[in-house]
Order: sequence, then structure tokens, then C-alpha cells
Amino acid sequence: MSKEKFVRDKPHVNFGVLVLLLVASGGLMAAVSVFYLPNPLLSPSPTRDVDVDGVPDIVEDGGLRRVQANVSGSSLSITKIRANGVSPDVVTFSIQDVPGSLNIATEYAPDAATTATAIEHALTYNAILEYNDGNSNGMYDPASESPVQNYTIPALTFLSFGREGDQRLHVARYASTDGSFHATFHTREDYGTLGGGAGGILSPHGLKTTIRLESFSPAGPSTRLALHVILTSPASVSDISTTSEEAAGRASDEMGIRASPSASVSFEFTWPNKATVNSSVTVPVVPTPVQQDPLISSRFHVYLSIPHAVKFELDPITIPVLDDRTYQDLQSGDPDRPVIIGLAAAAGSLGGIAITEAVMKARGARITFGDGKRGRIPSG
Ligand SMILES: [Ca+2]
Ligand SMILES: [Ca+2]
Ligand SMILES: [Ca+2]
Repeated sequence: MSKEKFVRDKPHVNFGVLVLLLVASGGLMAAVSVFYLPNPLLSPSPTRDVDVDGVPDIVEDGGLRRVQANVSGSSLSITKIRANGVSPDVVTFSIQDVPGSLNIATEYAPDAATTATAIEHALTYNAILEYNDGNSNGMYDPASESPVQNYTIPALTFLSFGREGDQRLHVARYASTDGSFHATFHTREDYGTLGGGAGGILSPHGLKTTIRLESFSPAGPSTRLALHVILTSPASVSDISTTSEEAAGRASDEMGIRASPSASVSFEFTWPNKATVNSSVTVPVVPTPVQQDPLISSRFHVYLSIPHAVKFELDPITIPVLDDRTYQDLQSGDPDRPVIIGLAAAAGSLGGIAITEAVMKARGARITFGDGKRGRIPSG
């Protein structure tokens, strides 16, 4: 487990009362005093939202994840450990550039202490198919429509990974050596925006991809393009019309597929129902219903069709990993949910105050540790 210390750097509204004392004595003398008066009637507020992103602080606390990254060649592994919670769990996204495709292996380990992987699945951006829409239904029909061009994802170069925007956003950039295919991955520690005008709120248990294809040379004048995506999952996979983000009110205009390998964990692959073509026009994305591979039962095919274009951008594609606590946090917003600050393995000293495992009420009074770090006094 990480040896990172808990750092509370999210801005918070103080509970209590600010009292301004103006004392006139000879001249005018002003004194400002701050009193800390935790008031159980005033706090917690189930709707308080300090960073004004539409996600209440209570939910932010429950979902907050620390981000660790490991780069090896052009592969990038992003580990996201739940920062708060009685038994922190781990989501890992491993971006693997293999010749001819771009894979994202997703793992979920319910216990950060062992990191034993309970469930994993993989998503492959496989190819851009160019096809003639023979039956004019706007979608690619693999049984009856043969591709006239199969543009496999070219070899990619890992460009960068780092914090961007509001510092809780981490971005990885890839581009093919011929400059035609670009993939940008976004992941956040908290709930928040991607910046750059991309829609929706990204959850801390998710990864978003922007795919951009430029200078694509079509073989025919009236063809369509389809992004061929392969999902490998031990669970059955089905189309969903309402994504989890839409259900939570944080997104709109999405479509997707969902795999639920266990009663408590689900994976989703969602995409916007519009793409940008030739830098200006938004056009509908028409998906072929998810198709199970006839030979390999754990493999599922998705084709996202868009009109003919020399350049298109699909932004963003989302992969959230949903565990039952995510839903519980969102549904109940339980103010008394225990929160750990200072993880067990991080036993040590914070400004002279030893913390081994401090299970605290989510809304206890706040304290400033000797080194300036802030936490909360257990209230129960
Ligand atoms: Ca918020
Ligand atoms: Ca068709
Ligand atoms: Ca936020």
C-alpha cells in the first residue's frame, strides 16, 4: 500500500461563525476573531457542494481516489485507490499499445490491502472500418456489409502523462507515428470536468478517451466509417440506453453497453451519441447492437458508425467501473458514513500526531495538524 500521507487540499467551507469585532477606542481599531463552533444542526448538509460541480461533498468524499501511474514503454498503468472508506478498493486501467490495436485492460480489486484482482475485462479499439451502407440503415451490418477498407489502429507513441487543468485531472496522450490517430485519456481524482469543453462530469472511478482520426483517405465517395470496438468480459454484455452517469444526472446524450460480472460490480463502455466530423459538424453516432463473437463467447463486438469524413473526433468515450458502494454513496449521501483519513499502512507522524488508522465521522470538527495539514477530529 502507498506510503502517501493523506493531504486534505480540497477547499472546504468552515463550519462555525465568523465574528467581526470593531472596537472604538481613541481611534478606530479593528480586530477580527474567528470562532469555531461546530453546529450539528447546521452540518452536515447533504447538498453542500464546495466546488460547484453538482456533486455533493459527501459523494465527493466517498468517491475520492488517489492516482498512481506506471509507464513502461508505450504502455501506461493507472492505479486508482479509494482515498476514503473503511476498506479501500482499487481500480486499475492499463493502456497497452499492441501492434494493430489499442487495449485498455480494466481491473477491480475490492481490497487495496491485497490488491487481488476480483474481476477484469478488456476493451480494444481495434480498427476503423470503411463500408458501404447497403441497406441504408445508418449502421454497419457485419453479416451483410463487407468493409472496403480496414484501417487498423497504427503503432502509437506515448507522448505524455501528467496533471492538467485543476490539478485533479490526469491526462495521457498518445499519437500514431504517422500522425493520423490520436487518443487522449482522462482520469480524475474527484468528480469534475475535463476542461476543454468536453461534456459531462468525469467520475473518479472512470476513464475517458477522446479519439481523433485525421487525414483519413476514404476509398469511396459515399462510404461510412465505423469504429470497431471489442469488449472482452467474463460476464454477459448488453446494450444500455441509460448510462450510470445519465442515471446520476451527470451526463446526457450517451449510449453504451454494460457488463455486470458480479452482483456488486459493473463495467460500462459508453460513448456520446454525436461525433464531430471535419472539425465543424456534429453528426449522430449509430451503433450496431452489441454482438457476441460466434467463436469466442467472452468477446463482444461494438461498431460505432459515423458518416464519411476525412477527420472525426469522438469525445469522450467513458469506461466507468461501478461498485455497489458507488451507488450507495450516490443514493443515500449518508453523512455518518465512516471516513478514514490517514490510511493504515501510512502509520507515522503528521506533525507529531501519530495516526495509525483513524476512523472518523465524515463531519467531525476540523483540526489543523502541526505541519499545517488539516483533518477532522473524530466526533464519535
Ligand atoms: Ca462537488
Ligand atoms: Ca447497414
Ligand atoms: Ca469535484
